[in-house]
Amino acid sequence: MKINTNTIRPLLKNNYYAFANIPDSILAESILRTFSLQKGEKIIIGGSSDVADQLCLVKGQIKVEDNTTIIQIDTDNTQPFLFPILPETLSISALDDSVFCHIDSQKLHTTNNVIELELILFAACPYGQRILITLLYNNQPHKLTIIEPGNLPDWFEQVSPLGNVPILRVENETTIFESSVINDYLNQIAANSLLPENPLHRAKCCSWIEFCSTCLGSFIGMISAKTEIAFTEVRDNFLKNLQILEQQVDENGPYFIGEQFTLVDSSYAPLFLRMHHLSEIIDFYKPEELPKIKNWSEKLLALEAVQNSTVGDFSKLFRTFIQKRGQGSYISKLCK
Ligand SMILES: N[C@@H](CCC(=O)N[C@@H](CS)C(=O)NCC(=O)O)C(=O)O
Repeated sequence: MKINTNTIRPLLKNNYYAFANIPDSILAESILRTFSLQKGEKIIIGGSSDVADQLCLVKGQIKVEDNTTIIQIDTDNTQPFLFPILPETLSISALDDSVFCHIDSQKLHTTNNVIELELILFAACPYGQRILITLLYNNQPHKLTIIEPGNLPDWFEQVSPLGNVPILRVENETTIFESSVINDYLNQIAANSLLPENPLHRAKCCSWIEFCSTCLGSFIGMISAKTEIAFTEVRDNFLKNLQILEQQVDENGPYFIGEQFTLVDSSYAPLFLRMHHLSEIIDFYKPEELPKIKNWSEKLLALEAVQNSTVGDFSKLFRTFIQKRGQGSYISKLCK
């Protein structure tokens, strides 16, 4: 039997994920071997191997002391756990025995089914960036191909059915487009889910991801507005949308729904980054009037996955984007 996410998932309840899709080449490295626990949930992990003493939790309080130790995790840490070393066999079970999974890494060694992913985007595109953040946050191996608008490579027409970016090429054979659909797909194949398990909570997240595209639309509208009057009109509309969003952000944060980083966060981070850079050109809003968004945005922009999701000097890239996208616009004249 091949062990991969699909075979393991039915064995594991709720948010429990185990080692999935690990090719030999990365078996010794500490990626993808993650799973998450809900706050306060308990599981038992039993490792069995002479390397098990190196099995430890990077984020968490415990480690396997020897090759037979059964350990109990009782954590309020909702972050994924990362296993640097995979023991030969590993059992994971819930305290009430409702979940059990036994993994034999010999089988994993023979499994080489990492899905080959290639993300194709424009460097300045916020929709592409939200996908890259998801990939980086989840440590999903991928190839990144950056192309330039107005200078598209010959092969692009063959792989992008609508001529748009971002697109995701899967196994160099299938193209998926629409950033929210791509993020949803990536989430389904990832070891660690970035959406709540509860269908209603999940749907609510997807609604606010959709709303992000509305906000991005009016943000681009601000950049393209030809006159100051037109700019002010679009800006007011944009700020109305932010007021609506402000009401939805979790009171305590740090993320949109609270402690868990979700696809809502990877979707809004590119917008917040652009708002930050537009503020350097024009004082277009007062962050203190949107305190929850202010804290949320600061948290997101400080994340490694967000900081690593842009290429080169983003401030310069953003200004060049404004010059090209908003040719002759009110903002483009301000940032000359
Ligand atoms: N709804 C799409 C929007 C994608 C989009 O607007 N892409 C822009 C670049 S940021 C694009 O490809 N425009 C065509 C072009 O510039 O040639 C998504 O979420 O992926």
